[in-house]
Parts: sequence; structure tokens; C-alpha cells
Amino acid sequence: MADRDPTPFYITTAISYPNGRPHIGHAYEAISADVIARFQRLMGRKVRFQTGTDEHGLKMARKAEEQGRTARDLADEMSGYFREMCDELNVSYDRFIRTVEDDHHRASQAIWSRMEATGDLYLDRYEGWYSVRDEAYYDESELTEGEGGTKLSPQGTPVEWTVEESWFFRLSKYQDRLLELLRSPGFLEPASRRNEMIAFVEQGLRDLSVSRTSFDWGVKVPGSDDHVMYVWVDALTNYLTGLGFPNDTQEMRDFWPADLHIIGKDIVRFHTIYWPAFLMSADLPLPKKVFGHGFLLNRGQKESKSLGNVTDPSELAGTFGVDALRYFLMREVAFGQDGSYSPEAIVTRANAELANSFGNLAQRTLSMIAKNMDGKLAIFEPSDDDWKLLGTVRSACAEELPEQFEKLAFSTGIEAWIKAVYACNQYVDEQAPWALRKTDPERMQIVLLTLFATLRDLTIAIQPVVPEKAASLLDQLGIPENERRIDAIPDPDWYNRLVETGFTVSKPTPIFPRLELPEEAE
Ligand code: ME8
Repeated sequence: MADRDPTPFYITTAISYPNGRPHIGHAYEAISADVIARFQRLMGRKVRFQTGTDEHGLKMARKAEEQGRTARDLADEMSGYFREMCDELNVSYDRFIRTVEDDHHRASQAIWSRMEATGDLYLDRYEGWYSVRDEAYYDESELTEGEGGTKLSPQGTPVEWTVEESWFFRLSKYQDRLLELLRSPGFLEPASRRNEMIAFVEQGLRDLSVSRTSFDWGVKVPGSDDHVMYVWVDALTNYLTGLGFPNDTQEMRDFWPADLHIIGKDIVRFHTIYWPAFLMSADLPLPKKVFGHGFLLNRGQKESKSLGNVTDPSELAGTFGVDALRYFLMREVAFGQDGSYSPEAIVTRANAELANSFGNLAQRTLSMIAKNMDGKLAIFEPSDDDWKLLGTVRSACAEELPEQFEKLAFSTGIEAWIKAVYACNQYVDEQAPWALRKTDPERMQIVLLTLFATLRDLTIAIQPVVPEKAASLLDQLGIPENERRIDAIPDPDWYNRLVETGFTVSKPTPIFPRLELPEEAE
């Protein structure tokens, strides 16, 4: 198939605070972004995908102090767990960035110097509220009262009164341009998050304190050695660091501005107000889209150490399988909204859709071809009924799923796909190939080959969600690795090419075994 000039596509996740081990929310974000990265590669784009850890700031410094170790030591250990989690979950990042890396310090200092050159930075004294948990400054008017008269941030975290000399960024100067940006369709999605940001800017923006002097765990401010940058200034810059900024690299030319920043709903303000303002000041192009996904809850509750309901994502993947977990998360939660998970829900979904429907379809089809046709792919001349099924499956796999995935509506895309799987299973029941074996063996062959063709389309389309299982099934179907792109689905010659190779179907190995609930969860 002729390759079009591949369009570059740069996607990032938020970089996580490695002040503890990764939780299911981190896994959810990494998996979602990975599904997009894999999908875009399968659509023929040239993808760059970055994730990593955000290691500076007061939150990290305090956690390390509590544990009687250095911040660097804490970061080294915990960042390793985040990277391991990504590897275990098959997250296909091109770079796992750590903000302690030298090139990141250089990039952060470079963006700082550009903002300074524009005249957007000035020295003053910060007096106000700060939440260490959120690493965020809040205005008095945003706070609520907690127990015993304590003050809480809009995220419900404690705030502390902070007074220190600080560099300020002229955020107020960008108010009008930010409003225009936030109102432009497509920049911030889902649209439901837009109003809150617009309201925040309309209230009037104050200049932002962008350096700290009361601790030194961060990137040094150029020319002000006793200041470290406010952690969000360096954190956001990671998206540029990974492309080689400030150098004029091929990656910068190909991939900046980013196509998509995937983040959670709690950090939309940083990505759609502060980040674009820094970039405007530094005279750099703005990211094309920021998507704020919802939060994942454990049986409807936020996970916390005090509730004792914190789940280790690696354990979940170990219990249910990486691909079952990935499928569940993308299928169950409407991307953009909050979602809930439980072992029961994972088992129910995976058994109904992966084991009993898709897995069973593959298993039945391939074993009948192996057994009743000696695995040989015969000449294939479908009848009207067969064409109807082939058409249904093809439009689900080559049109509906890709259209929905392009819009980041994964759950809807997978729904179109599973409906096509159901249609195939219904066809098997109606055609009853096991009965045709005696009465009309020629017809049996056509039915089985129709199913073989639908399996190929279904498996190609679902690769971004269940990459490992899909690869194993495509191997069993004999589809060469260079013919597995989603845009290759409609290729009319794939079957003849496969027959020419002399490929035969072997007795299949089941790909989605039925899951059982682990005992303690029952
Ligand atoms: O915010 N469900 O790091 P972080 C879904 N370092 N997503 C969740 C979640 C949950 N329960 N809990 C957190 C930071 N997240 C900063 C980002 S980016 C330049 C700096 C998401 O470790 C959260 O919304 O607190 C964020 O997108 C990501 O996990 C990392 O969160």
C-alpha cells in the first residue's frame, strides 16, 4: 500500500508527581494517551508520544523531608515505578521524561529567558495563599472554609499563607488573548470544561508568582541563583524539552505545536491559561488541543490512603491481564467524564465482550477452518448474506471506530466495534457451519472464510486498545506486520495476497480466557 506523506502527531500526558507510587488515575491517563498514540500510528501518522515525571517543587521536597531522605533520592525511586507501570501497561512512549534531567533544566531556563526578554517578568513580594498538594496559588475569594476554620482550596486541599520575594509573570497582560483562545472551538475539550476557565479569566487575571526563595528543589532562575522556578513553569516546559527546545531540531520542526495534551480535569487551569500565556510571552506556537479527562473512582469513591482503597495498577493488570484492563477502561468510561471501576465490573465487561463474544468468535472460526478445511484458505466467493455481514463489519472497523477515536470518543467507537462482533456471532448461529459440513461443504467454506475476513477487520481495528492480544490474533490470521494499519482495512487485495503466500490456519490458541473474580474481592 502506497505511503502518504505521514502527518506528524505529537501527544503528551501530564507528567506525574513521583511523591508516591502510581495509582489507577495515572494508569488511566497513560493508557488513554497510549490508545490515541497507537491509533494515530495505525492511521499512518508519524507519532511522537511523551510521558514522564514532574519531580521538583515543595510537595516533593516536603515528602522527602518526612521520609528523612533527599528529594532526588525519593524522585529516583518513585519515578522508576512510574516508568515500570508504563512498560507493564504497554504504553508506547517515545520518551519518558524526568524533569531532573539536564536538558530539561536548559529548556526551562531558555523559556524563562524568552519571557524575560519580552519584559514579562519582574521582581516583587508574594503575599498570599498556596496549596502544596496542588502546587498552586489561590486567591482569597476562591477558598472555602474547612473544619476548625481552616481554609481550603477549590480542590479541597489545605492552603498556607506564604510571604516571600518572588519573580512575577505578567499574566494579566494576556487576558484578552486567552479569552479568545478559550472561546475558539476545539482548543479545550470537552466543551463542558470551557465555561469554568472562561469565567476564571473574565474575573480578571492577576500576575503570577513564578519563583520561590524559601526552598531550593527546582530549576534555578537564570541570573537569580537564590530563586528556583515555580514548579509549574518547569513542569509545563517538559512538552518542549522532549523535542530538543531551545535547539532548532527536526523534532521541534515536525512536532511543535503539540497536537494534543491529555490531562486530568484538576489541572486544566495550568494547561489552558498559564501554559498558553507562557508560550505567547516566549513567542512560541500554542498547542492545538488540551483534553481534560475525568477522574477514575474506586466503586464510586476517591481512592485515598485513609480509606485504605488505593489500588496498585500493576496488581490489577496482573490479576486481569493488561489488555482486559485497557479494554475495560476505554470501554466503560465515557472519555471526559468521571468513571468508576471495581473488580466485578472489569470481570463482567471482559467476559461478556472479550471472552464470550470476540474471543469465542475467533476461537470457533479458526478451529473450524483448521479442522474442517485443513487450515487452507480456498477461493472466496461470498453470497449476498455474506456481503451484508462483510459490509457491516467493514464500516464499523474502517469508518465508525476511527471516526469516534479521532474525536476521542473511545467508548462509542468500541461500542460500534462490539456491535459488529455481535453481528458476526449472530451470523455464525444462523449459518450453522457445523451443520453445513455434511449437507453443503462448499457453503461451509464460504461461511468460514467470511468469518475469517471479518476477524481480520475486527482485529486490526481494535489493536490500539488491546495491542498484545490483537497482535497475537493477527499472527494467527497470517496478516503480515506491514498490513495491519487501520487505513489498510479496505484494501481489496489482502485476501488474495494471503492465499498466494500459502498460509494455513493452525489450531488456535485462545486469546481471551474467561476471567474469575479473585477470592478476596468476592
Ligand atoms: O498534576 N483519575 O501530577 P499528578 C484520573 N505533576 N486521573 C487522575 C486521577 C484520578 N483519580 N488522579 C490524578 C500533576 N489524575 C502534575 C502535572 S503536567 C505539566 C504536571 C491525573 O501526579 C491528573 O489529573 O497529581 C494528572 O493529569 C495526572 O493524573 C498526574 O497527576
